[in-house]
Formats: sequence, C-alpha cells, structure tokens
Amino acid sequence: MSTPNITVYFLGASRAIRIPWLLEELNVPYTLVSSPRSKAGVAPQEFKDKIPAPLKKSPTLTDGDDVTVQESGAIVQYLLDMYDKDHKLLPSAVAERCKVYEWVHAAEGTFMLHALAILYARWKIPEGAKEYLPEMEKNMSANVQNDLKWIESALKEQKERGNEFLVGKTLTAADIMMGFSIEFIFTRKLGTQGGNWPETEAWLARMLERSAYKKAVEKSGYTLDSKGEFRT
Ligand SMILES: N[C@@H](CCC(=O)N[C@@H](CS)C(=O)NCC(=O)O)C(=O)O
Repeated sequence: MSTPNITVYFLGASRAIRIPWLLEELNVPYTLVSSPRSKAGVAPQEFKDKIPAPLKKSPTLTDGDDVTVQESGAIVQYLLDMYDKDHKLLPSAVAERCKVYEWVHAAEGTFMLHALAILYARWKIPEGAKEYLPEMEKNMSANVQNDLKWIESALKEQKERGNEFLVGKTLTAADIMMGFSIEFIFTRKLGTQGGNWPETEAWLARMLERSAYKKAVEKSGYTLDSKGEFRT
C-alpha cells in the first residue's frame, strides 16, 4: 500500500460523509477541509475557492500532489484501488464485485437522480405553478418507489441467506455509497409517501450504528437534520 496523504473537501450535511466513513472503515488517515453550509444552504464561496477541482463540489479528494478526484463514486473506486488491497470493502469474486459496482453507481445515477428531481421541483417551481406540485411530486415518486423496491428486495434476498449487507456477509462499498442516498431519501421524504420498506429501514439503522460511521460523523460534524436544507 502506498503512503496516503489524503485531504477530503467536506461540505456539512452532504453526501461527502461517504468518504470519511469509507476511510474510517479502511483505517486510512485523512485530513478534512470542511465547512458548514451557508444560511442559504449552499457551499460558502471561501470554501469553494479552496477546492482544487473544476466543479468545486463536495466531496473532492486529493492524495499527495498528483491525484485530485471528484464524484463520490470515482473517489470510492480510487480509494478501493489504492488502499483496499485486502478486499475488505470490495469482494475479489467477479460476480459479487459487479454487484458492488452496480450499487456504487446506482447510488448517484439512479437513487439520487430520481430523489433530487423531486427536491428541485419543490425548490424551483414558480409561485404561479405551486398548485401543480403535489401531482408532479406524485408522478415523479414512481421512479423513487421503483428504486426502493429494488433495494428492499435485494436486502430481503440477502436476509434469506443470513446476510445483513447489500452484497454478502460483510460491509462493502455498496453499503457506504447507498447509505447516504437512502438516508437522504427517507429524511427528506422524497417520493416515499405510501410506501413501506422495513428491510431498508432496518439496514440503514444498522449502518448508522457502525463505529466507523460514528467516528466519521464526529470528525466531520455531519448531520442531515430533517428540517435542514440540502442544496447541491
Ligand atoms: N454527483 C456528485 C455530486 C456532488 C455535489 O453535488 N455535491 C454537493 C454537496 S452534496 C455540493 O458540493 N454542493 C454545494 C454547492 O454547489 O453549493 C457526487 O457524487 O460527488
């Protein structure tokens, strides 16, 4: 394993929590450059100015002078490549590894995509169109409900095999990437109305109890309070 020299650019109340959580699980040291959100719920400009990547989004990770990575999924894959030589969070068997990759990409590309569509509609709908919001939200919920059906059935299947995680018997990067997406969807009630996902709720509760997760929360000051704003 090469020697890590990792900095994580961390905006409070954000999906960036996945990165310190994963680093804590791997026991890899890191430095946080963090900032709370502004009153308007966005990243303060002084914080954005420090992020050494074009999108100026959180998370961004640097490792030494040569590596700068943005996008949670890419950061996770980089850290697994570099610092998970023992396959603690990424199974070595190809079929299982592909399942982990599926969840790593679905976390942003499917779950967050569908959930954020609803949140953006809530924020951006013009005053004169507000009466249409409930119907719009109901229509857009179909995507989220379908996504939640997927994770619920995957967890049920794992449970039937005596497993507590999304892929197999131990925690993987799938749980870490999906943990935030599900916490976000449940906390903000994005498309969840009328549904019931007991396995997913129980799995999330287990994830949030992990000591590595709690350490990451303590160090970063992360909180996703249900009344708080979350603007991307
Ligand atoms: N798909 C990207 C999304 C990154 C993103 O939108 N980050 C948000 C925080 S959750 C951000 O930096 N927002 C601050 C802003 O633009 O003001 C990822 O997974 O990293």
